Amino acid sequence: MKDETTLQSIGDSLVNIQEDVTFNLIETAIDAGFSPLEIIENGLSPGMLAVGDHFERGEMFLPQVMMAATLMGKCVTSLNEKMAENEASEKKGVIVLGTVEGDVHDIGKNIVKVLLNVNGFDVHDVGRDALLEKFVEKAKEVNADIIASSALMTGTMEAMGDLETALKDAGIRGSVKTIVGGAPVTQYWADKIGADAYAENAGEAVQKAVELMRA
Ligand code: B12
Repeated sequence: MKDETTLQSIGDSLVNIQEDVTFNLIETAIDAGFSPLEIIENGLSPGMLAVGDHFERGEMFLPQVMMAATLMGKCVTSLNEKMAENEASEKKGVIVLGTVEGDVHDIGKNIVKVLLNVNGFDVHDVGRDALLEKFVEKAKEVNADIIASSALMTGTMEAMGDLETALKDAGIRGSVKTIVGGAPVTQYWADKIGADAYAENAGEAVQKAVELMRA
């Protein structure tokens, strides 16, 4: 039976960095019928945000945040493998995805990648702290339909605007669509820099990417 408290416990075990407990609870949740996405969005992600709150209040320190982030990454990788089994065979479009220059946050980006992949997009990940040129070169190389960029810090969001300029300078802005996301990013910001779309979370990112392919 699906018991929501299992998801809550997954989040709590992430906050407490109890790796074995987290993995056991994930197995319990899968056996109970929760999908990998439900576990990520409603168990692990709220846990990671709670880690952020503890950090802001001085109740957790950077090394602990890093350990929680590493554990979250391992969980997402393992759940990704489970989702990959159901991967759509027909490709919906080609996406270049990365976290912008100066920003090493990639947990959210990796979740977005997993969801785009399982929903039929061919995703080329340029990683984190990725130079603008890397986005542009990869987009040319793979003939990208969409460029998706992530930023988790107010300071690094600026690079998303620079990416728009770099794509224009490279002469490919007309042939690719752009989508932006990450905690501090908003629709207002997307409009301001001239991006084609914004999504608040990974599920919405897929929805917007599908819409961009139709536009
Ligand atoms: C984990 C974490 C870290 C980890 C990152 C590990 C990793 N591999 O990612 C570590 C410990 C390394 C880290 C380092 C730092 N961090 Co930090 N970190 C966080 C924390 C706690 C959680 C972020 C996270 O993973 N959230 C969970 C994921 C699932 O959510 P998400 O990323 O928002 O992604 C979702 C959506 O936004 C969206 N999305 C994300 N990307 C994209 C992309 C597209 C295209 C789309 C459509 C959607 C989309 O979908 C995702 C899934 O639903 C946040 C706190 C917070 N409240 O955000 C601080 C936070 C982001 N960090 C912060 C800071 C300041 C730093 C450091 C400078 C700390 C320091 N003093 O050294 C360094 C940065 C170094 C650098 N140059 O980048 C600040 C940023 C403040 C600001 N507004 O500028 C925050 C907000 C904490 C704070 N309140 O101070 N950090």
